[in-house]
Amino acid sequence: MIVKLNLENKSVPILFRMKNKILAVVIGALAGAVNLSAADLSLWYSQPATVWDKQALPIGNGQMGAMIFGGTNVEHIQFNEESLWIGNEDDTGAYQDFGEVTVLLKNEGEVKNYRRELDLTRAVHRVTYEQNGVKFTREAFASFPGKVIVVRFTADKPGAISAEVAMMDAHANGYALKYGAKPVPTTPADHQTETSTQPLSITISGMFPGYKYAEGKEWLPLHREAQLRVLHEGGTVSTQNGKVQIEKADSVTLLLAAGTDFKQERSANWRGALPYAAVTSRLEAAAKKDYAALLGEHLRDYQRLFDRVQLSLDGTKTATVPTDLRLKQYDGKQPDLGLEELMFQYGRYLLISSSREGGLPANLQGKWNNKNKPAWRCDYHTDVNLEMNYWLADVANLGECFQPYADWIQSIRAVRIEATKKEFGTRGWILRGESGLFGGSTWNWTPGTSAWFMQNSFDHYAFTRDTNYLRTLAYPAMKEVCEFWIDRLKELPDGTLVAPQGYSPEHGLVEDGVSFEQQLVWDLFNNTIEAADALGTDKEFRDLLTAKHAKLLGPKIGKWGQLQEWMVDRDDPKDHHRHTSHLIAVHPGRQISVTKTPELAKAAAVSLDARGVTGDSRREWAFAWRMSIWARLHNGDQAHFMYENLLKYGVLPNLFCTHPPFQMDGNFGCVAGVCEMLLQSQTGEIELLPALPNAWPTGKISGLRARGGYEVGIEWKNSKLVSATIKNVSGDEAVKVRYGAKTTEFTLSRGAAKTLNAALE
Ligand code: FUC
Repeated sequence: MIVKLNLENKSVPILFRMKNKILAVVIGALAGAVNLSAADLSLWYSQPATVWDKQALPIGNGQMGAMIFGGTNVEHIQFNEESLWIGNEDDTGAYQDFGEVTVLLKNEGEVKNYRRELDLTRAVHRVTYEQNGVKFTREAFASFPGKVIVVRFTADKPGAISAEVAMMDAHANGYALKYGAKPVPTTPADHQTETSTQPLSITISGMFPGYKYAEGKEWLPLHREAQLRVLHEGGTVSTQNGKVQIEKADSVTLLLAAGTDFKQERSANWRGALPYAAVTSRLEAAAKKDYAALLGEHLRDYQRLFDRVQLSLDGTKTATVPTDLRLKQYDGKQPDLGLEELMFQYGRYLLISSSREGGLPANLQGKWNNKNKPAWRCDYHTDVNLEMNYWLADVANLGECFQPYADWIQSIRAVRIEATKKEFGTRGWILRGESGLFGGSTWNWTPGTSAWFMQNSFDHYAFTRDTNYLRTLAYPAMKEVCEFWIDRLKELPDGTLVAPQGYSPEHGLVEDGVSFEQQLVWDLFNNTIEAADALGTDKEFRDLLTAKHAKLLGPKIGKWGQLQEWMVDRDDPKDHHRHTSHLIAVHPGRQISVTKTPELAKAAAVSLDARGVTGDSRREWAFAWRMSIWARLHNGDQAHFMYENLLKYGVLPNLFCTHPPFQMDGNFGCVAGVCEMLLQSQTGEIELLPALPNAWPTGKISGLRARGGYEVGIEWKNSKLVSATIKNVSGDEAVKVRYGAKTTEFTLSRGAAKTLNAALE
């Protein structure tokens, strides 16, 4: 009978209602069960958020991000869409706020048993509380398959939900967020906010000129569209003054989709179809499915990625105190290894939520931004931040999340080639310190940065062994960046090649032979030679690179035993600068290693030790980078000390890494740091537990990826290896494994796995 009704167009809402009454009971029971078992990988709080950057919790599907407050009088769902940028091919511009969905809840009375949580195992935000004898539950998630944000309000008694739903446009004049963001006035926007009863929805649409970042700048004008659809079961609804009024509903489901006419194609002048059709069809598709189906689809997609890596440091699994208090209690003397596990998995959650196939890379704040004039333009910062965002992607088994970065690099190459030729007269391309959606780049020229992008790019191949990716995306770009350096390098009288007039990011003079650039060029040439060999191509070019590679000025050890940051030996042992650019050869590069170049590794440790703990100020990405460098130097305790410091000083109550307001690089970078402590593979060997700290005597990790195309699981006890399993996913048959001084070599065909014991047998 129900199925027949479903075939009638008009009766779809009736079916929706009927199905969901039944489903609400099933979901309720399941959710209760999941809630108990998932508590160890949840962030949870006993009060609603009031401060956007510190307390609200993020959900995202790569394309859209939302920050949720979990209020009981009013729910704020501030949201973003990844392509809503101002900027052009010349100027970085800035990433923009889209707006906010506000739900005013008309229930008075004391709130009891309040809890809000973000369950990382399901990527679902959940609010529960009791009021007037009614148990309210609210769930929200961002679905990648559906490209839609879903928020569902339910109660354990019928007719308990009365609310007013509004959507505010962050670019409309007079826009003022209730939680205190200060919008920048826009130029008069050709925007509209409309409500409609058929279906019940609110729309923001129109051209989006953006505000003037600087006089005389014209932005590429995008069109934008957000649609909010309001579905309800029971009760009555009406629209008034652009808002939807709901009286005595049994449950309410909000579906939110948004987009712009941005097209990642320069030849199309970066513009594609108007967003109306795509946004509408996403909502149509979502509205046809019931909540359980939408949730199921989301869980299948998310868990396929998230569940790949399991980490246990033998920490307390179930936190008895909320995350904000737990963070306060974390003082390094009373270890909370469960919190260290949570932070690790949170970074993976954030990458899955902000960087998905077909989309744009995670920016400085991932995809979450509530300002139109955000800190550092909420951009793609090139002198450490964007590169750091992607260090975790492959090793933490989220290789798909790397794709947006590769695609964005591909899309801006032609823009950068023109700008570079104009400025330097060379082939190839580089960037300045800040970069935007359309390839526009501002602030200081930072010549090393494109070589740094290429390091990420080659590393993605090293992990996946995906030759198609190498041939079509990575290698052509690597070759172009090599061409820049072939044209640019300067020969000293003794034949040594130096990068002229470069600088160590945000530090020191503009001069020749700065270590940051020397090391990056070494790495670039090294990887490009390897790539050309792997592809069996460009022999002549490869041989030219080999000759130049051999002549590059190499790392130098200075007068206090340090690794020099500059060609001139003038490092100051009291210099605590946050950037550690001259240690790129240790991490993320591979020019220096404990096993292959022990003297240089020792000098790097002297330099890093002198640089101190916190850097010149508490910059959280600096802790994260120091974690990885110490791990590569096989000093697990120092690496862990950096992790402790990050958690003690650098993390906000919602576990975002602070850098006012916050930056995702710290969240992403510390995941890479944990991986580096447990597994390394940059020297051609799979190195097990290279930097195991005393703080983690017992534990296991599964699903990490190693360069060469392997997946690795490791278990340890009493600070010693118990066993390791290596699976050849897409790699070479010849495998080399190291644990301390022990090494072993064996062959493993694709798809096969081998388990080793502590003796590597
Ligand atoms: C670099 C860093 C700053 C900040 C900015 C976004 O310039 O030196 O600390 O992270 O990027």
